[in-house]
Amino acid sequence: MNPFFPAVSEPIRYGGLDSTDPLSFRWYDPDREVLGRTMKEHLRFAVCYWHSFAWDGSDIFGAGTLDRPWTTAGDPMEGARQKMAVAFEFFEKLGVPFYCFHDVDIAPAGSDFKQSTRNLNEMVDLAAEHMERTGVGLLWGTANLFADPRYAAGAATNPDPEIFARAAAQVCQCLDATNRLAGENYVLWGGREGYDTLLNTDLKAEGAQLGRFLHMVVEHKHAIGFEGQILLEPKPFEPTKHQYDFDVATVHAFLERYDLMGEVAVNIEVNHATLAGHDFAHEVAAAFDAGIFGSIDANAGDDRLGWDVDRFPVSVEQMTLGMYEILRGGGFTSGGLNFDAKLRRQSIARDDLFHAHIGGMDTMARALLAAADLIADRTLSDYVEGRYQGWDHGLGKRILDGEETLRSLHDRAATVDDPSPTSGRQEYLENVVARVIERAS
Ligand code: XUL
Ligand code: CO
Repeated sequence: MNPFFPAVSEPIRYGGLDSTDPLSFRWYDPDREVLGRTMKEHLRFAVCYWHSFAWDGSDIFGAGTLDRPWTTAGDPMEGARQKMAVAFEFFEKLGVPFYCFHDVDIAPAGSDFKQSTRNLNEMVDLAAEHMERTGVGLLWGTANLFADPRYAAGAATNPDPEIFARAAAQVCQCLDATNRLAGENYVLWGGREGYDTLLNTDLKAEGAQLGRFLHMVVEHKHAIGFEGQILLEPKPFEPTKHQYDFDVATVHAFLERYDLMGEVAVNIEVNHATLAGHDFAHEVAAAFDAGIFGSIDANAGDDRLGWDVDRFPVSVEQMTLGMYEILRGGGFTSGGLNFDAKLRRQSIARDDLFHAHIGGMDTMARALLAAADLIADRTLSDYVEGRYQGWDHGLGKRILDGEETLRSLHDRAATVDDPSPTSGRQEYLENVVARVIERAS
């Protein structure tokens, strides 16, 4: 097959800040060591199949704009093979270690379950060959349980057990496929697991169904010996008004309630974090605090658009603060940075996909360097440590150890001076971050 990206004849290389070649990395230098690991090992980049190869640029107002000839190929399996060849051409030329897919991104749904199964198995065989040939690994697989009309009222949380059963069959198959391709994780994003109105919804029943579904996934993982992590991806709304997996804290409570802690972690998406009203860094910190940090969908929202726009990440400051929390938590184990990001609809030149990913990878690499410098600088950590040092001894320790009561503190208040607050120093600390970002190189 002729190359789909003839304008990019060579793999993208690190060119440094002096490079004038727009098709080179300015910051992402895969073999450079940062805090004892290479950039490649820290960042564990993945390209997503859905936005980059399965989406043709259509939106709710209009038809596709992007040049994706396989979406209109006569035979859907022929289209899927062509799409896969192009996807691997792209992964190889970009030099990413991983990719991610939904079952229906790589294999067209058939007329019935049996046909879909045959299609998936055939495409998984082909993916295995491409992976072997290129050395590109699978960061995670996932089943699309939201596009087909049968899932309009949910998959695991559907009022109809037949639909739950169909979703379970699909996940069984997709988890098997992910296992066969040595996927490092398996993700569940509950696209339709939520509701629009309580007038037709039994909240309690749907929660219990979701809990049981997740247990079935975990049981199957162990039954087949899948070694990756099972990850839930929080999102506050869209497509439903109330998504059950709202944010990290909500997922944490759900995992505790249904006894899934230790078995399931989270895949945090930046744009989902901001839709939930959180900073990206907050969601990362909350996940490490709960012991459920897994992986990241790296992208960006738009400050003035309240929906999921999945832009490529461009804000070094936002990503530095997120990477800082990731490094403080110990970094990725099986997770990585998946670009769940898409081109703007007008970016119709074939090499736009390269520019998008190069920019995203450079943003994340620069954020990694700045985050590592923030750790080495210690101003933030020393400040926070100092701010809480009162809890290590004396009154603070007695309170935490249960040696004080409301009454004892009441009686004590009458014997000591009223405490006076100290500065939270936010602006000073923001300046520290700005200075470290400025200098990181
Ligand atoms: C949707 C989203 C999905 C998941 C995988 O908002 O983020 O692409 O990442 O199903
Ligand atoms: Co995502």
